[in-house]
Amino acid sequence: MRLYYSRASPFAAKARMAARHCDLPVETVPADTSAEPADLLAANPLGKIPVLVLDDGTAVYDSAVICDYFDRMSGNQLVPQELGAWRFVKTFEALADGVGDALILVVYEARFRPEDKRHQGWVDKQMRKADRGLAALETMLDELPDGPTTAHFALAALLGWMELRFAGKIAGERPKLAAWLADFPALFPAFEELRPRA
Ligand SMILES: N[C@@H](CCC(=O)N[C@@H](CS)C(=O)NCC(=O)O)C(=O)O
Repeated sequence: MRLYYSRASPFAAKARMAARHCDLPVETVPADTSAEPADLLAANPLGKIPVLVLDDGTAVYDSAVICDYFDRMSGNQLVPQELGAWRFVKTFEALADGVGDALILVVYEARFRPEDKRHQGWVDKQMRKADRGLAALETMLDELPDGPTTAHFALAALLGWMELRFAGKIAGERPKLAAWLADFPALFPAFEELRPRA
């Protein structure tokens, strides 16, 4: 299996951590989404990473589906199967991913739009989504099951990426999330290797 990724991508980091946890053989292929390379577009028409390409050439995306695929391949090593625990973990993962989606739009607004075309009201709306999401994730922390689950990997990937792109925000505003991230390598030592990097 091949996984298209970039070093900085939080969603790719989540998928890579999940593969490592399940001990699945995944070859990583760097992809520059800005260049819209033909092999990436052939695998995912959306041109986004991560994309998993199976040995028979079929593609799996997005990161939540890739993690679910790994979960099924590994005999459910990533998501608890009891209904209530499954709901919690998958919803937690969706919330962490959703915060990442909102913040990536904020980053892209500054990266890809000329200054005179930026819309501060729209950026502020994305930041409000992110802030509400982070507040909710903080209140949900105590309910996380023993892990790591996809919820753990989604949160660790998000917070690790925020340390790159929104430096100081978590440490300054969300002390429980900051403490959780500081403890995460003790639960999953490969985080230091796989965390999002500039
Ligand atoms: N919901 C998707 C989000 C993926 C995503 O936004 N990836 C970013 C990189 S972190 C990307 O590929 N951006 C390029 C683009 O949007 O064209 C997932 O969970 O995989």
